[in-house]
Amino acid sequence: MKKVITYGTFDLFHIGHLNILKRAKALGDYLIVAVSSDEFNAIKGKKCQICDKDRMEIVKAIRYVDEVIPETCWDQKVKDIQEHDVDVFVMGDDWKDKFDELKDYCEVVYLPRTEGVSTTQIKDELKG
Ligand code: C2G
Repeated sequence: MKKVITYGTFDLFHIGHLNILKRAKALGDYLIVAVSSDEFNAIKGKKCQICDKDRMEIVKAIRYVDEVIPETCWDQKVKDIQEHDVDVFVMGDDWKDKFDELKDYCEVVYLPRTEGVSTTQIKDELKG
């Protein structure tokens, strides 16, 4: 079984999130998604509209997702890859080259982001 992992906040879930999960799953048979905790997002400097518990539940309900785990720090990825026996690490290409050190542990794939949509843009538009 080919296992894929990806990481993210997935706040205000939108088509860009769905596209990356769909394409990540297409690279294997089993997709694990590590969803950033509220505390970790504070470290990332991101304020979430939706709490981590609800973001995890929403992501878990996506048909392409097989397992959801919490992301609580930047450096858990190697442990996750080893513990979950992951074959492919996937991120959107806004992260291109940022995780190349993981190539020692698994395949690293950066997929093109979905243009024209982002959580920040949605929040700004709602603010008017
Ligand atoms: N994404 C995308 N297209 C968009 C918006 C997001 O493909 N229009 C992708 C991002 O590239 C990322 C995933 O969707 O791979 C989740 O995006 P975010 O929730 O913004 O994740 P981020 O806050 O960047 O957290 O350790 C890694 C971090 O947890 C990534």
